[in-house]
Amino acid sequence: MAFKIISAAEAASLVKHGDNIGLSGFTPAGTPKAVTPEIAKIAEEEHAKGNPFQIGVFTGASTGDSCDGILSRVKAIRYRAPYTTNADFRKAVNNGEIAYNDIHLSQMAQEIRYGFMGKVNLAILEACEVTPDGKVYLTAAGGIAPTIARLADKVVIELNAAHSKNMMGMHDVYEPLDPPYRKAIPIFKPSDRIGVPYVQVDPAKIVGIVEVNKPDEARSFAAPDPVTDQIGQNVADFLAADMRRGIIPSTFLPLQSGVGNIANAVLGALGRDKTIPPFEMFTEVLQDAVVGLIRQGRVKFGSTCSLTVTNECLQGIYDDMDFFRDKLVLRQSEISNNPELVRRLGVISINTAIEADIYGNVNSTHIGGTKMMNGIGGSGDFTRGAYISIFTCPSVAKEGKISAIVPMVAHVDHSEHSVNIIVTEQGVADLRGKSPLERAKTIIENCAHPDYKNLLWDYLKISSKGQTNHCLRAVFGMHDTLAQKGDMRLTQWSDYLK
Ligand code: 0RQ
Repeated sequence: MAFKIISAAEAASLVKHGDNIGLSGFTPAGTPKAVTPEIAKIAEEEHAKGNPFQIGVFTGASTGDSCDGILSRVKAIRYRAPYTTNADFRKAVNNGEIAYNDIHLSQMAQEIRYGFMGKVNLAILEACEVTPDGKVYLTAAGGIAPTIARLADKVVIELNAAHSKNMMGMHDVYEPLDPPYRKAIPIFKPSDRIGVPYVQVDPAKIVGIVEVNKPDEARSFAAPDPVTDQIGQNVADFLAADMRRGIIPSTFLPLQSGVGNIANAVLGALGRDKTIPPFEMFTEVLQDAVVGLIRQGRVKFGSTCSLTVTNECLQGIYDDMDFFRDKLVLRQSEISNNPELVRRLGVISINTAIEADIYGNVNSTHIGGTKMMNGIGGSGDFTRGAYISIFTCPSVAKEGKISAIVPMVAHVDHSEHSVNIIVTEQGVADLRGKSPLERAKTIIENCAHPDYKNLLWDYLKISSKGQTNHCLRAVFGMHDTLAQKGDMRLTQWSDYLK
């Protein structure tokens, strides 16, 4: 069957108020970019006529501005899941305009299958190739593509010439059965392949192909700064020491790391530390630093959901595919982030905290306990099952007005039961094998900024004794002081408690 070539506007006209659309991609990598701006135009026209027009958006993770940005600015999103990083979307969520369901990324595909979020009316997949019998070859990410394509009433393919056909063969597409029929996922090392290299779509559901030539809306990285570099070095030194002690096997273990500059700095430092042998990644996003390490032979293999790299870096991979072909595999988020696999492979997870408390609970999502930043992403998928779970953050934010180490986090994403290691530029707190009070002492001593250390030590002194010492009247005193005075550095607890 030869598919009809349609315009992005024709594809968008299939979407009606109240529909849910599902998108391929994971981060801006592999996310369709042509049809969603046309949906935004329809929303604007309908709103101008006084008609309602809002849709649900199901994705693998964050998208680019052409989805979350454009659609939220024209108030076209009613519901969205999961992770996103877009500033305009964030504003709308925090104004209460969008219902945002911040779920673990590994659960997105199965929660759509289980029917938790309603039906998928239209799936839009970005592809580098599609065959007449409906084999769709994805681009730079696995995301939730096979699930939305199978469940959707209709499928549109954005055939994007900006992605090389060299990508064909890089994906390993495998969709698990639902309980009670699910089987063990037979991956025993990061490089195992268990599926097929394409998404099989029922050709009768493909309503058209939109021809596109648009690169991914990749973000660039900020220049390295001393704090980020120190955090990266602290993580690398800690892991090297754990290997020397025999806690991490001498062959090393697969690593997961999140997005952003800290993740890049950590990987850079690990790559430079030649006491650590060449290692593998079992991760959700693979950034520029890792691609460099693969070229240097420091990373042997990368299993990932997406190539969240700069466009130059992606082009470099496409141009050098003969080299990368046996060193990378792209999986859907439900496999790349699967807790069964994370636990089995002994993945060492490295994710980012907004704040951590003295007992090891971590907030990765909410500023001041109420305002959404981005979302939990895959951090929970990896943290809970990890061989060693690590969280990193600078010890202070906003020129020192905010301490990242607080008596109690204002929102909990990762509980003290799942968090093993906290790393700031000040040092490393190893929480393994410690009681709550022992954890508090090591976090304050090793991770808190000097401006806040005494305040935190004094907090312990005013706390009621128990398994977990707290003073409930003061527990959010630092957050409260920030809200009142714009700075967490309250003078002393007795003044605060007056
Ligand atoms: O504010 O943007 O105004 O400068 O938060 O912080 O330090 O620039 O770091 O960009 O890596 O973001 C946790 C949000 C960190 C991110 C988080 C302010 C700070 C700054 C951003 P500005 P930085 P990053 C991967 C797996 C989700 C969990 C995860 C994230 C802005 O890494 O979303 O790792 N992680 N998932 O000033 C007030 C505090 C603050 C604070 C920082 N305590 N109070 N503001 N900021 N700490 C994702 C995937 O799964 C795809």
